Amino acid sequence: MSAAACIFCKIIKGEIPSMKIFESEKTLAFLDIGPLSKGHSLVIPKHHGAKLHDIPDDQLAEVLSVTKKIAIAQNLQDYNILQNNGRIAHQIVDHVHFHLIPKPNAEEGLGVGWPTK
Ligand code: D5M
Repeated sequence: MSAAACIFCKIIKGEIPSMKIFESEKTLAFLDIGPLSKGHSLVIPKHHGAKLHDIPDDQLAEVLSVTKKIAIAQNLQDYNILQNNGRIAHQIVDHVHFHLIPKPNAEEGLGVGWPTK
């Protein structure tokens, strides 16, 4: 898929609305439209590439660093980082993205267990 047709590139360009959490020259973070738990966000490199191996190291490094900063800012103690590559691995959007999925505590009773999607 070309960058022109990519839904996440459209979000980067502001052509599609999103709930932005963080933005820099290389990285964007926004809330997932179908959250698996409250605060589920996506952190993406602005460089268009479908799979992890398509992304330059400097972009990947910043994405991971931003993901960590968001986890700290949200005061997360339990969370999953998920990054899918390819249809069989459940990738739907062909622009690399890291899911940051907060895991509510047992008292809240939601979102426990490994993401199934
Ligand atoms: O997950 C792709 C994720 O992208 C999925 O959790 C929904 C999310 N998504 C798709 N479109 C949007 C928009 N427009 N805003 C926010 N989030 C979106 P995958 O890892 O490819 O299965």
